[in-house]
Order: sequence, then C-alpha cells, then structure tokens
Amino acid sequence: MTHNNSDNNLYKHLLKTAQPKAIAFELPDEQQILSYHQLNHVVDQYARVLLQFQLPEQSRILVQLEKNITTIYIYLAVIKLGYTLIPINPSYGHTEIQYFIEDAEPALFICTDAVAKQFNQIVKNYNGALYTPEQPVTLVVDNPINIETKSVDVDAIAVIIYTSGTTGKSKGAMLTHANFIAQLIDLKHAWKINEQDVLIHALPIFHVHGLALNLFLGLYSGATIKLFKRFDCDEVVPHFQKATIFMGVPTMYNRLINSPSFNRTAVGSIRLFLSGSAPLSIQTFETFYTCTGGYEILERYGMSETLITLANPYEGHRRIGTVGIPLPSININLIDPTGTPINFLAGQPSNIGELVCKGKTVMKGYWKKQDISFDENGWFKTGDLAMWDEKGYIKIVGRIKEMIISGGYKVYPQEVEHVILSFESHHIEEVAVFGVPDTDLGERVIAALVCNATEKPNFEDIKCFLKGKLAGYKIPKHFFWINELPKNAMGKVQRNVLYSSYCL
Ligand code: MLC
Ligand code: AMP
Repeated sequence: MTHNNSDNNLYKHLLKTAQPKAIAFELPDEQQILSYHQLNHVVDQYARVLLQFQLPEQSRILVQLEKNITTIYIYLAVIKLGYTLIPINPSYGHTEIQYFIEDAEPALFICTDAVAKQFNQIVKNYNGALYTPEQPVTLVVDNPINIETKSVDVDAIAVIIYTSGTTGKSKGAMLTHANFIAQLIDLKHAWKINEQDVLIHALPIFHVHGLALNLFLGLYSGATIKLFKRFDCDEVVPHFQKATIFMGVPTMYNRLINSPSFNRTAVGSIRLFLSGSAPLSIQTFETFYTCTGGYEILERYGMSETLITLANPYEGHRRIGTVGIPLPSININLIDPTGTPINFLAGQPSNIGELVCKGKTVMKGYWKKQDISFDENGWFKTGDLAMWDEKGYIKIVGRIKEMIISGGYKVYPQEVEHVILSFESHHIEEVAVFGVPDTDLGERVIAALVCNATEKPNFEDIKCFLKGKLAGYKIPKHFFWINELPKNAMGKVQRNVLYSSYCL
C-alpha cells in the first residue's frame, strides 16, 4: 500500500526539528556558518537548477563530487525534488565510472569539470545529461525562491548506495525514504541527539556512515555539523573542545590513540564516540579508554543494505568486542548452514552462524539485480558471521563474503583481480587478491601474481596502470610473484592459504 505525500519525503524530516536560525553547519575551512534557514534556501536554489533539466519524476541522479557544502546542497536538492540520489566516491577511476553509468542509467550525471572534460573518452553509450556545479550558487537573500518538497510514495527510493554486496560486483542498494526515517527515529532516541549537539563530520559522504548517520542524523536532530573535507587528526582534534559527538571508523581511532597529543584534555566536550564500518579491536577500545581517562567507544554495526542494525547501549553496559543489540526497527537472527536458527541461551556464548535481519531499515532490494541476498522468509543475509555472547549481545566473528575491509572501505578481491588481469594480459597469467592484518587500516590489500615469462612486468608499472582505473584504496599495497596459486579440488583459489603463508 503506497501513499503519496510530501510528509513521506525524507527532506521534510531532515529539516523539521531545528529552529530556522539554529546553526546547521560550521565550515572550519571556510570559517563560515550556515543556519538551517539558509541551508533550505540554498538547497532551493540548487533545486531550481536541477528543475531546468526537466527530468522525469523519480529520475536517478548520479553524483560524483568532492566532499564539500555544495555537494551537500546538491544531495539535499535531489532528495527534496523526489529524485533518487546516487552518490559515488570522487576518487573512482574510469573503469568504475563507466560501470556506474551503465548500471545506474542516470538521467543526470553531476561531476567535476575534470571528469566532464574526459567524459567522452571514459564513458560510452550515455544518453543522459551532464552538469558540473563548479561555480557554486551564490546566496540570494533578497529574492528567495521557495521550491516545494515533492510528494513521494512511502516506499519511494531516496538513495541508491553502491556497495560490493555479498557476491562481488558492485550493486545498488535501494534505500527508501521510509528506511531513512525509521533509522533516524531509532538513532536520535538511542543516542539522545538534540539541538544542543555539535557533530564532527570527517567521514566521506557517499557511504551510509557519513551520509545517513553523520549528516542526516545531525540535521534530523536539529544539531550543528562541523564539516571537514577529510579526517586529519591535527586538524580535527582541536574542534573536540566545542563538539559533542564524533563518528569514526576504527582507523580514525587508531590514529587518534597514536597521536602524541591525544589525551583526556583533548577529548574536550565530546560526550559520545561512535565507531562502525569495520571491527573495532579490543586493543583500540582499551587504549582509547586509558588515554582518554575512561571514554568507552560505542561500537555499532550496519550495512549499506540495512542501515545501522545493532548498537551497544548509550546508557547501559557497552560490551567490549561486541556490536550490541538490535535497534527497535530491526529483528535479527543467526542461522547455521542448514538454515536453522541459533537461539540465544542466557549465560552461554552460542555457536557461530550467519547474521540475518529484517525490519524497517532494510533496503527494498538491489537495483536491477535479483535479490539473492534475501532468504525465502524475507530475511536479509548479511554475509557476516556472528555469535551471541553470554549476555545476548552480538559478536561479529568473521565473514562468508570474500571482502577486505581497509580503513572502513570495502574491497572485493575479484574486482581488483579483473583489472590487474587486463594489464598487458600476456604477462600476468593469474592473480589472487587478499587482505592481511594492518595496525592502521585493520586490513590491507595484497596481490599474489603468477607470470611464467622470464621477463616479468614491473610492480610500479602495474600500480600506475591501476591508478587511473580504480580508487586508490583498492590498489594493493604490496605485490609478489608466486609460481602457482593454491587451489582446492574445485579449482577455487585458497585465499586463506595465501594469507597464512604471507603472514608467517
Ligand atoms: C585512503 N587510502 C587508503 C584508504 N584511504 N588505502 C587503503 N585503505 C583506505 N581506507 C589511500 C589513498 O588512496 C591514498 O593513496 C593514500 O591512502 C592517502 O589518501 P588519503 O585520502 O590522504 O587517506 P587518509 O586520509 O589517510 O584516509 C584514511 C581514512 C579513509 C581512514 C580517513 O580511508 C576514510 O575516511 N575511511 C572511511 C570509509 C567509510 O566511511 N566507510 C563507511 C562504509 S559504510 P595514494 O597511493 O594515492 O597516495 C559501512 C556501513 C557501516 O560500512 O556500518 O558504517
Ligand atoms: P558496506 O558494504 O560498506 O555497507 O559495509 C558493510 C559491512 O561492514 C558489514 O557487512 C560488515 O562486514 C562491516 N561492518 C560494519 N560495521 C561493523 C562492525 N562494527 N564490526 C565489524 N564489521 C562491521
């Protein structure tokens, strides 16, 4: 049952709490502040620009821009107009851009001048429009234009987040307005975020963590967001003195505790440190606790496909090494390989099973792809292995999916292998990409290559070749030659064998 109404539009919810004069953004780089009223006003100006393209209703708009306030205006304008926002990493290379254009079939691609200039060489068969917002719209205070928030169905798609999914090729997770609204209600309540809060925003904005949590939750709560282009300890930490919430991936916490000046005083007025997107090691949690004089990082767990589903409590006991308990809008289950549920029995840790979830924040499905990630009862299969601990908190203990998590970014070995094999193909016969532990990034990407020719290609040349094609975080940090890849009886590469021999 759908219901068409502008109250269903996420944008309305994002701007409903704050007083118009309250500060929405502080931009430390530009030494500028922006009220909620001004924010809405500039979003309307960008909305007017978008309307000039006369796109059909619910068009998909692919946005590949650097992190800055203009990009945020554009994101919000897209949502306000009821279009579907598809934000992608500005450091994606040619191979990736071609794929997203082909797969998403956007009606409009918003990109930088640099990408637009090379567009015809990069992308084939694109029929949509192109827009480069290099000249920011200036604030016209005297002559405001009001753009109506578009009415949308309850289950209309607000955002498509491309994620590596559970099987390799990047897939678009279709998140509805209702998915985000349910998430915002849960998290505002869980973490008691309100108009007095000041959130540090140093995450990328094209993923769920930086978009749904750090950005949308901040606005929905009527709080102030201090916007940084990227995470740099020296730049960000001084702002802890006048901020209350920090959201980060474990790599950011590793960098904080390794920063000599980070101590109890440096924590300033932060009341809540949140971590997610990758496992937070017990060592990082404990070192952070010690060097801040007693601050417990609140670890939570989520996915692009489900938004945030589990979190340690804000007020209750935060159990180290766990990702907590389900949020109100979510049900979870663990299932063994036969599909049988593994129940929680008080007082004892459970067996390990795949984490599955169902609820209001779970995506509608993958764009244009069959939903193989849902089982016959509608449970979303996360591809993560988990167990109940003795108190009924969930511990993530591994993954079924072949995914590497490097600094919170997800790398699928097959995607990188595919591009490596296209390098002077007669030279590289086989390749296997895998992850190894890394004290800063959690895991780092490594490639084992097979080449039987006497003259082997140079690793630096391979790296250069990959640079224009793939985002930097996917490029292996180390390459090595191997005579043959270890394989099982089915001929499948045994990455675990490579991992073990590499780590010895
Ligand atoms: C950057 N580089 C990385 C990298 N990030 N390499 C491996 N892994 C990473 N994560 C490379 C760049 O390509 C570049 O290489 C060099 O490091 C320096 O780039 P940089 O931009 O200066 O990097 P840095 O600032 O150090 O970035 C580290 C980081 C960043 C941890 C701040 O990776 C980051 O912001 N990660 C957050 C990812 C995130 O938001 N994930 C959320 C997913 S949503 P070169 O060779 O060009 O010099 C999700 C759901 C949920 O998971 O639950 O939240
Ligand atoms: P993404 O594909 O970027 O949405 O990333 C989702 C994946 O991030 C999950 O399937 C997990 O593997 C991982 N993840 C997110 N939060 C945590 C966490 N707190 N601990 C361990 N893994 C996490």
